[in-house]
Amino acid sequence: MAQVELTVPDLGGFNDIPVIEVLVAPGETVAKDAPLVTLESDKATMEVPASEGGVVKELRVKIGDKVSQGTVLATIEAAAAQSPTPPTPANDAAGIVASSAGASEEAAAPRKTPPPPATASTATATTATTAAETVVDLVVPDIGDFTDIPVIEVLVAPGDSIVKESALVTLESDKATMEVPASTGGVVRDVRVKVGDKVSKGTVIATVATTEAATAAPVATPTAPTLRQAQPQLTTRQGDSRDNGTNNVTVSSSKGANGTASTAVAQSSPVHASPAIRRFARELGADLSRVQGSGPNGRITRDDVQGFVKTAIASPAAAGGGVHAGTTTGLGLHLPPWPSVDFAKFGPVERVALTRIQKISGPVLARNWVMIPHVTQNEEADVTELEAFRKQINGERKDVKVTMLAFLMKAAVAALKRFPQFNSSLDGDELVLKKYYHLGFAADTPNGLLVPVIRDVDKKGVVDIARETSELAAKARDGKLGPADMSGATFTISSLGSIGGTTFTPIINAPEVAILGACKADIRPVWDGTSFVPRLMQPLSLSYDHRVIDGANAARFAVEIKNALADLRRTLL
Ligand code: CAO
Repeated sequence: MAQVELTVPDLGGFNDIPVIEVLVAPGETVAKDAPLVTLESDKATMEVPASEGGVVKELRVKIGDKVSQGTVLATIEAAAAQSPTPPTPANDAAGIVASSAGASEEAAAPRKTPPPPATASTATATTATTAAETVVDLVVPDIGDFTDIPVIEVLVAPGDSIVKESALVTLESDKATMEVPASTGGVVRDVRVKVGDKVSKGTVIATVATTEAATAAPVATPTAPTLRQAQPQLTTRQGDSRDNGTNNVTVSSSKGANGTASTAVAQSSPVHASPAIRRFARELGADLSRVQGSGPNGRITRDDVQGFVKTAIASPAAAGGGVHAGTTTGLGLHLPPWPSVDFAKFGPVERVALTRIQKISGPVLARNWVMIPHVTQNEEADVTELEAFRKQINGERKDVKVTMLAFLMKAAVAALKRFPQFNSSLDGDELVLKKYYHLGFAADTPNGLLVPVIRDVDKKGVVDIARETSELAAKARDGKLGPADMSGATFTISSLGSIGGTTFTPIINAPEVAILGACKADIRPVWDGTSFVPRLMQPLSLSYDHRVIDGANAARFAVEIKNALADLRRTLL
């Protein structure tokens, strides 16, 4: 078997192009034409395919290396016995699979993969609307031998003001991803293609009303058309906000960990990813428009896709339905828009601003509700004896008022110790089981809901817990809680016992996995086997994350609490 060096072919004048992805590893068998690495200049992203198939023996480049024509990428033991044909500039250039062709500095005459050098979409003036304004067809320019290339993104909408070179659509073949920029600026009148349409040279993508002299001529001269890569566009779009007529399309930017701007794309925005990553995302069913790129200029890396998929699997709603099985998008929250109602039409109204706490807690509650599959297990505990004991303590101690909450905390800790998964957090495909018992409790304040935390409840007595809850509740009402007072909880109790109710569904305080709700204890007739007797019954509502806890364990956990409340000696066990 021949040992063959796989080298970078003629890149059409490009030199020192960084390797952004290495797509093979030693020991792997690669087929002829399988991509070896992805290169990315500031003008184009391109894959270099193997000129020979075989088993990879050695990799000679790594991410970040800069390569030029002739750089050895890898050695392989060639499957075929014959030695490789020395690359010629012509067939080498043809072997490059450009993600998008650079402008006029495009690689030399591609064989059949990358689009040839091109300028913007060909403009053809069709209708003169006024002396100064002309409606121009923006068409797909010459894209080499490519025909019937699917549109994967439509980047403009009727009414958009675009400038010359604005990206109109992204096309993606199995070999290349490319944006078609506008050959002329103006106001988009009509978009003639949609995602999934297949286009070829000459297909009209959109029409624009333009006053630009260059394109106002009755028939625009098709200049050497070019396609432009998608990637550099992304950075120039950051902060853009466009209205596509139905949805606001917003591209926002944020700083990634590496300090470079990364892009969070709401909808229909160009995705900065190489063909290999696009393929990879497709294989995994990941919607790249929802993946945040951590690479330079927000480029999406393999790790980004993997991280996105991991998160989506752990918490489907985190990905906003961005990962789907097969062709369905079952996890997508394709919700109708929020109703917009002119309430004043129906009667007098008053508008009151949400408090700061409401503004913060609202989205958090909504996230938790949407992302966590909640189930609520209801139970009733006989607290007749406990209530007598509570009254006795309160009669003895004047320094503190012991309420049911402190007992609920002790009972909860006893159950948490027996069922450790209730004292955990979900982290990807692992559960983090906490060996400490810090319990949060919901506190109703004039400005909204807060959740102070009592630390090490397992190590504290009921009186100390009661003292601390009342101190923290007072601090909460006075707006004096600091972040330290509200962090580190492993489980939360929401007590509405002072108010009323029978059952409710408390919302889990993520990243916790369960929350215990308590309504008002009330005297109920309870059958003791021979007769109904009046007993003080404490309603309990346990919401749990069904990804972590199954129903049987939830029922056991609730029964454990009920038993502990019925006989607090159990908490000593
Ligand atoms: N059954 C019957 N009575 C109860 C009770 C229960 N489960 N829990 C408390 N009570 C009684 C107390 O014994 C007390 O009675 P007295 O005034 O006769 O002594 C009265 O209700 C008031 O109690 P409290 O409110 O002073 O004390 P607490 O420890 O029960 O509650 C706190 C403290 C901070 C939890 C509470 O004030 C609060 O804010 N609750 C609302 C929590 C909330 O909003 N939850 C919903 C969040 S959304 O999930």
